[in-house]
Amino acid sequence: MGSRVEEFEEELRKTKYNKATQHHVGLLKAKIARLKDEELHKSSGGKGEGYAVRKTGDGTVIMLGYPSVGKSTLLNAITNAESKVGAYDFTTLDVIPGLMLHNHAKIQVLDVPGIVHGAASGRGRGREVLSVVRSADLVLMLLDVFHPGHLRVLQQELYDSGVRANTSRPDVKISRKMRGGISMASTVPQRHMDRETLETVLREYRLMNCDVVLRSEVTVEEFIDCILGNRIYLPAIVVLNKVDMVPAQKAREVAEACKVDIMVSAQLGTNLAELKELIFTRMRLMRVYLKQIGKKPDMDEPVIMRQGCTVQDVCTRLHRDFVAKFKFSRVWGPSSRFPGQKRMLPHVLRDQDVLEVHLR
Ligand SMILES: Nc1nc2c(ncn2[C@@H]2O[C@H](COP(=O)(O)OP(=O)(O)O)[C@@H](O)[C@H]2O)c(=O)[nH]1
Ligand SMILES: [Mg+2]
Repeated sequence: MGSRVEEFEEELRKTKYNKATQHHVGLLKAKIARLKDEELHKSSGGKGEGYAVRKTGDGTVIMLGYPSVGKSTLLNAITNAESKVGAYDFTTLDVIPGLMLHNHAKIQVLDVPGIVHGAASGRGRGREVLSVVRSADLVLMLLDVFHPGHLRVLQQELYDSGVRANTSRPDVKISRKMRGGISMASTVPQRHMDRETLETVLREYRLMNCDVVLRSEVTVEEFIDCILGNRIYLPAIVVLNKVDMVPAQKAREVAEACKVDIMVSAQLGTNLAELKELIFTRMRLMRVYLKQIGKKPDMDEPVIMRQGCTVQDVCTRLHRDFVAKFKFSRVWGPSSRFPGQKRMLPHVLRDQDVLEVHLR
């Protein structure tokens, strides 16, 4: 990457952060982010080297992890894929997709070449890996008990490629206008930035005339993310593998230090059912069982939806005429106050609800 980035980073390291330097620090961060963003786009377009993995099923999980942590083994254990397992590095040379079935959902799991340090800056094959990450619904970071230090690197690579793991998009609206300078309104106190810093950052991005409305408290980095507008906000889970290879106490220590979500042994099959369930819920998937009037519900083939979905969302999925012809629905299960409660299109459903749609 360009030496200008390194220069700015060096300056940033040397600058003590306080009230007086706040906006200068903001400016440096804005310059670094802009150069990195240009760099990322310059080289990801060109040669069409990015993987094109067709999305199938109800969602896509991408596994990230260094070589030999057990990605192929895990993929084989939780999906129908037959990925070559090697006792040495770099055996997985392409994206290997597998289909995982859980709670009747079909979840695509992708194994990609081991991510190596410097991925986002183009070293190794990280950039292609990260282009796949950006199309995923969930990132699974795989560590093994011997290398807890991998986590920090994986997280940094993700971050540098524009993925924001386990955070939601800040509520910031920036609208350009022709003249009038910068106007700003915030509905919450902004403790990380003052107005001058914000304006400095905006000017660095040539936003001389715009209206800014902040509805959440943001850091300079988060504000820059909003200006660039190309960040991806994804849920991520950290999985600790090979726990069978060390004493339980040691595995627990690593798990604690890395704040892992779950410990598994891909080889022995330990905790894999729990892992599948975790993937299902973190992807915010849920089941809706359909029931025809006067019949028993179909418990074998639920419609797989996302948490927060409404009766209308399910109707839209079922048939293009269903919303127009909708009269009312009846709901049994977690979201109904009593069995067979009458509910209309905006009703929010829950996992394992039973739905009966009445049409005109
Ligand atoms: N003991 C043990 N060995 C494992 C486990 N998972 C993977 N391995 C072994 O670790 C080596 C590398 O695994 P592989 O799946 O090829 O790693 P990848 O490079 O991340 O795809 C192979 O020899 C696997 O058999 C595990 O949970 N326990
Ligand atoms: Mg492999």
